[in-house]
Amino acid sequence: MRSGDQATFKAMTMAGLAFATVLSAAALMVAVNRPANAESVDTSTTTTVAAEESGEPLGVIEVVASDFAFSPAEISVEAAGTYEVVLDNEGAVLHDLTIGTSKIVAEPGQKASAMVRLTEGTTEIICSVPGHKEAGMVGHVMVGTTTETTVADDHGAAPAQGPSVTADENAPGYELRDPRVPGRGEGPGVTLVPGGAAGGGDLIEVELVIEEKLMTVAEGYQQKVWTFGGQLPGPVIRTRVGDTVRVRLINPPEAELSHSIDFHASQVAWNDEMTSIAPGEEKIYEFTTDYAGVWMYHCGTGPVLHHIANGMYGMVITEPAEGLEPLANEFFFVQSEWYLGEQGQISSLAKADKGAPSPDLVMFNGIAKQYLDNPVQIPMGEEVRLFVLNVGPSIDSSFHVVGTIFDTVIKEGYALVRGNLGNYGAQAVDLSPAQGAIIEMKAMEDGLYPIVTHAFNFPGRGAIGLFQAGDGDPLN
Ligand SMILES: [Cu+2]
Repeated sequence: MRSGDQATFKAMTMAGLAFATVLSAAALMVAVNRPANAESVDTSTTTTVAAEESGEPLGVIEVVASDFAFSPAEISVEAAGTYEVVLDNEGAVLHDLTIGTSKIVAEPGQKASAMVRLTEGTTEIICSVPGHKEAGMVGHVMVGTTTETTVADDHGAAPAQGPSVTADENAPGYELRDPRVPGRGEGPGVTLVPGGAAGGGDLIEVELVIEEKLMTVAEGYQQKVWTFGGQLPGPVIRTRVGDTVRVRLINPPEAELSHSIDFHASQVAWNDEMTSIAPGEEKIYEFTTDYAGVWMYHCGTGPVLHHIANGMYGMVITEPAEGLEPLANEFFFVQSEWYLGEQGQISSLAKADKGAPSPDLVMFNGIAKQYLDNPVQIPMGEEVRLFVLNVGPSIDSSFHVVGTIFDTVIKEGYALVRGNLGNYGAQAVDLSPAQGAIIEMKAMEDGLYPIVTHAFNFPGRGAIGLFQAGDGDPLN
């Protein structure tokens, strides 16, 4: 396993564990201990936020946070008053417990506590990290009215459904993404410095500003997306084997969240270059391109699932040192899923987090059906090169262009080469999340050639486009 994927793996594992924990939590009694019993609580690593003024606490309430549930989620205490609330974060990502004006924040694997005044009645508890409440981190504290210790109904434990969102006819139109591929060291924020690397090789400088912004991801659906460089997908960065890439990642002060970046084209330590930066911070991520291919980059800040699902991904192309054979027509297609949040809000982590994900949209280059509405022009009878990447976050692609046969496929280092012995070809390229390919093909007559994932429940959700060869009319 690549070290850069460990966080993802851990998060996934923890999500599974959380679910198991949650099932048993339904039968749990709430731990309301006398303070004397709470001395074993390790407060050496705690953070206390907004602790309320208190006398002697009436008791200790301990809540375990996992990814993404509280256990227990339904808490009952007899008397109003001040309690010590301990949040034990067993998740893989940061969580908080927000109750009224108090927020207790705990890093992964740590505990935090605060004195909280509880009043009569029922008060909601949530994790206020964006998306976490919607993913299931919600519960209640009930004070008084009942002498039963707990009424655990696994309210916060059931897998959350996420919103069902209807199209808004007033949503702004989408902005068509140009699928043409930039040259090496070209594109917005990208500069080639020949001989600029420490060892005398070429340097490619990239300035990537993280931008959290509104974007229309399908006709009628506007979402608050998180982007690299204001684009979804982020800019395509084209390199050759032997280049040095120096990325300056900037998280502007107006951002709401910490973010990071993980270049699959690099070989670096996960806990060095890939660490998160808070709003107002920046960092340099430098790597050499040692292997050719079509590589994913993405935000690796937890929950990684959500940062990818909300738009933080892009493509690095690394050509062999001698470069690919020049072709006049080159295009990129990044396949991704979108789990709709409410209009104008971030995507739904609750939907994305399901064991059997069912995305509302599957798109090429960030917008559902954009190349169906705006076919991509190609010449008839001429070799065309496609750089294809599936960024998921969770669903496989079977990339296919109707009416064509791929004569060249270089997928994850495995090559099918045009003119091979036996003249083998390929009809579809299977790409799991974080896999990429270089594909070459040609349209043999004027006409239309649909671009799809051949997992055919998804073209209808947006994973469809068109190549138009010549005038698009085979009979003309
Ligand atoms: Cu991020």
